Amino acid sequence: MQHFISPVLWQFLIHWLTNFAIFPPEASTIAPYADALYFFLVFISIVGLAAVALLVVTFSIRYRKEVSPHATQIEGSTLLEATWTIIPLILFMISFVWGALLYFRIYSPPPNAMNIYVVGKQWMWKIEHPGGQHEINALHIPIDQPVQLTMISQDVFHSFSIPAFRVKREVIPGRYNTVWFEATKPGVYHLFCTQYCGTLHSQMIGWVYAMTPQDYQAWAAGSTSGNSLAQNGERLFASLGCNSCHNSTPNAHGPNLGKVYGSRVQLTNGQFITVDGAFLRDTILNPTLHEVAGFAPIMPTYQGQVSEEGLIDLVEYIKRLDSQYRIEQTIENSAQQPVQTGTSPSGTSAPELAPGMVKQ
Ligand code: HEC
Ligand SMILES: [Cu+2]
Repeated sequence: MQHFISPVLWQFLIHWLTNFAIFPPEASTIAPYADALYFFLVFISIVGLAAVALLVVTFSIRYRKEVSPHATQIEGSTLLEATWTIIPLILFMISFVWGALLYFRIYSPPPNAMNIYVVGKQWMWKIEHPGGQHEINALHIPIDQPVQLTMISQDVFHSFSIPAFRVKREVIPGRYNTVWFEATKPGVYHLFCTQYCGTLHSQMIGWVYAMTPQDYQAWAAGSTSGNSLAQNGERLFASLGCNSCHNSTPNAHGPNLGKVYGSRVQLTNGQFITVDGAFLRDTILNPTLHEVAGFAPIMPTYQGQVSEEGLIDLVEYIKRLDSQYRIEQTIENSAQQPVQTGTSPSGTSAPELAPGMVKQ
């Protein structure tokens, strides 16, 4: 066979087949469910294809001109019409209900999912772990632990895909999108951009390292940049002057941000909205988008002043503000020493706020 086709093509085919490019391993909790539905659809399609092909062949032999030169006109058959309506209806309803159940499974992240941030840009994936580990075109995750990715693009549309986990989600500029999965097998898996995003789109690829929880802990401890995202956010909060309005003083111009994450706030139009990462990001860039009731709309926009990574830092910081404790500390820190951006002044990084810690 290799004599008839080009050696390069031959190598390519062999490589492709041996690496299961068509069918990646099932390495997440979702994968077997997604594959079951997929195989069901393939099976139904094959049965349908076989039935049609069989009938075409049988009828063309059985009713060929020599055997039946004159056509018989059938004016309608309720039984036949009912059969070809009801059987497909049942099949489509099964696919619909099955698909809907799978959809809910895929789109509802477990509440204990750990959150990792992904920033897509031409042409790389930047990964940020809350502990301050930064990676490019690589994603380290523990197995047997739900992981949620909060993703955003810095430029054009991208799409984040890990075939072995059967996950794929659009990564869009200006909006957080999330996807979750739980890896089941340690291993190294492909990571792709599956949205044509420019000339070097094909290089926007990387590897997912699924590790045992112990290995992951060891990796995380050894790869941190020293500051958690929240600590970076704390410094940004001070250097951008957020704390001039958002502080605990009685006549503060801005609302109290302690415990704001996950709470329901009322807007000036009477609507209630639950504060999530997307809300925080929108508010910083576009404060008039949802104005919080009871405050004058004086917050300036920070459009163009903070990078996507900076916004992630701020979001992580505000997310962890269980009380006013951290905000006051920021104020004290910024009063004591000028904030040096880019460097990590040791001593300004307060210890992680324990849950329930209150100001005193
Ligand atoms: C000049 C004062 C001022 C500054 C500076 C300011 N804000 Fe605000 N902020 C406000 C006011 C007033 C509101 C409420 C009205 C509104 O939503 O526009 C608000 C609302 C918010 C909210 C929504 C609060 C809620 O209760 O849901 C967040 C989050 C926020 N600001 C974050 C920030 C961050 C982060 C910065 C710095 C990058 C910042 N603000 C800088 C005045 C300010
Ligand atoms: Cu891309």
